[in-house]
Amino acid sequence: MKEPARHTVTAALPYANGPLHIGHIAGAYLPADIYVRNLRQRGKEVLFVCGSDEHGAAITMKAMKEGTTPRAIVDKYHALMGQAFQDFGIRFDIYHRTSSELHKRTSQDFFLKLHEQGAFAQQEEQQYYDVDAKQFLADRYIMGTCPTCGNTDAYGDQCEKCGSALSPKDLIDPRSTLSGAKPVLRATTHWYLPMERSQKWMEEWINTGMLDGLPHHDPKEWKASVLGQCNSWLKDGLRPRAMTRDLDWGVPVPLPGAGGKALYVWLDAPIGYISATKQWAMDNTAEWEKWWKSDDSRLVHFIGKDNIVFHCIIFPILLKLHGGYVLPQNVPANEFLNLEGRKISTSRNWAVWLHEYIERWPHRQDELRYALATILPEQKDSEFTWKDFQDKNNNELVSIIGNFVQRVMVLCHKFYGGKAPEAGASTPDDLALWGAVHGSAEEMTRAVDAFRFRDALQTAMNVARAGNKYLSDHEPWKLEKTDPDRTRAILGNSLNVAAVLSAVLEPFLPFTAERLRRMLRIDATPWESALRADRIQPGHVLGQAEHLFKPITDAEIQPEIDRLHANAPVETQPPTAPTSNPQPSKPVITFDDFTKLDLRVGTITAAERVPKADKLLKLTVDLGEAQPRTVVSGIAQHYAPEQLLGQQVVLVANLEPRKMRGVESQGMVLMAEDANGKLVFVQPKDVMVAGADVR
Ligand code: B3M
Ligand code: ZN
Repeated sequence: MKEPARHTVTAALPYANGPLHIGHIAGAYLPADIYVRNLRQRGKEVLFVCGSDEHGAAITMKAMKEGTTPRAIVDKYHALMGQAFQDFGIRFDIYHRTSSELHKRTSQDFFLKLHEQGAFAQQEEQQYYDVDAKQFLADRYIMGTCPTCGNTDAYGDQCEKCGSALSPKDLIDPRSTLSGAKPVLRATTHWYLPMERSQKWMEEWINTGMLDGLPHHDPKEWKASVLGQCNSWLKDGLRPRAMTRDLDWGVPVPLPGAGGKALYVWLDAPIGYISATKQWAMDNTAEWEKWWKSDDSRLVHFIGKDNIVFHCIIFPILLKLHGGYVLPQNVPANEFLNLEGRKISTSRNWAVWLHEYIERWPHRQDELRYALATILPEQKDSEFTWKDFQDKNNNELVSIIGNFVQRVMVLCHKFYGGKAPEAGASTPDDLALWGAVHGSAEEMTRAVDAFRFRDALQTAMNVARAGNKYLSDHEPWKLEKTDPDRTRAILGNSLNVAAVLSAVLEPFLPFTAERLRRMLRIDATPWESALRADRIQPGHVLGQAEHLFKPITDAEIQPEIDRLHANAPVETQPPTAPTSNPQPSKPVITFDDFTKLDLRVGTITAAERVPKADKLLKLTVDLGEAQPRTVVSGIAQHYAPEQLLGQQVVLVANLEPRKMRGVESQGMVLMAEDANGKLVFVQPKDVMVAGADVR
């Protein structure tokens, strides 16, 4: 696939029916923002659009609950959400809204064009109707028992328990959400999209990436979970789906005789990306069409997994039928984020709300962005806990980034009066440092391009880790007395590593990156020049040293946990952790089978990366034998080599030796996966003698 000329990046339009919480951010907005920021650093042309989804039952039902109008609801939450995105540094080019006049015209024109082409089938049908409320009941206006899982609170469009897509007639024992009454059937007319007509090209497009006989995208780059959901729809067979509703809130159906009918919210909402682009173009006297209609534009939708079919099947069908539009090149949908062992729930108030966080933790946006970026639910559901937030702050932000920058800045002030020293001639150690720094920066861009943002953040952190190791290895604070020339070189290099750090952190921690640039008195600069080893020249005057991060104490964290429990009604929902993504059990083995394993305690005495293998580390493990073992372990994305020295491990010592990337591995280290998918060591609680048996 050739390099696109520009990137059109969208993030799901959140319903304007409530404030934003950390689940929204981890699902779509933070990954999208990281992606866009890094593309921009690399000089790519990007447009990042989003806006509030202000139509649909989500809005009208909220208005009913609060005893107000839909208009009042969307005005309130559109403002609140826009502010929260702003506060957390999610930098859309435009945050638009679907209740705007421009959006109404854009979606009506879109609908009319399809209508004129005969893309819809107009059909009279019997639908559920609430006699008391005088309203037809579609989507969330009707509830009942899910035919798939038996959940008694399934909605007319979806069962939130098992995720099945439903239509009202699938529900067992349906009831009106408005009155609780048993609905009656009544005739009404709607416009249906006969999706079955698209079955064939859609199957080909999803599974081979071919579109009209030409390569369009590489399906191998799509997440397996996204392909899986699409294929499960395709396997069931695409069916006609109504594109209109009997509602007075929404975009009116622009046809004679369609009074009281509005476009289905999932028809108008994705068109919201297009109307947002038009508005942005008008505001900036720019052109909108190239972002949507030019083959060399790469369209990427960031969404949560509950929006997959709408972005991967329904919207692409609409775009293709309309003609002239590009189709998405990728839809990197995330799974869900849980909170303290439970599903995030707006109605149960089990959430961390962004507008509240910012009040209680002012100027600490990056701390939350960081904690969330390390646990993005990229492959499976993950979990936020306040304890983990505290640990990540204290053990990573303070200890790795803060510590490195602080040491460099303080020493430069102390020894050189705040002026950058001469870097001096390079030694092999210096070259190794820059090799590690540049290797990490390159790996980071590869991970970003592959939508692996957790990995990308780890590689960015490896720049700070390399800097810390370089300082600890050379101890410039001592060396100054005996070798001031070499000390200057070491601190000159370290300052330049700090400058690189400000660049690699920018997509993840934009506020910190900016503070770091201020400290170093440098400007943001394009990627290549930001990575130079001689960006900060001798004599360059530095700003004052300040702490980038503060440790968080238990006394600050506990109130957050208490608040959560105090605000949430008594919980009946079972905890998520033990049941989420259980591994299937393996077959029973005999005791004899078990005793064949030779499990031994050992200590890691050396660790290094395996060249050209992102995941592998080569470990030297001392088992108290004459020769230490060499073990190749797939933990490079979880640990930096220098973190591992002295780590006690349990080793399978009699595993048949196996060559990986040319290195013979003589055993296997036991690891377990924590709630966030990080691999942690299975290790004895106390320090054991080398070679101790594990039984
Ligand atoms: N508002 C659903 C949601 O917030 C919907 C997304 C629209 S994206 C075009 O989950
Ligand atoms: Zn269900």
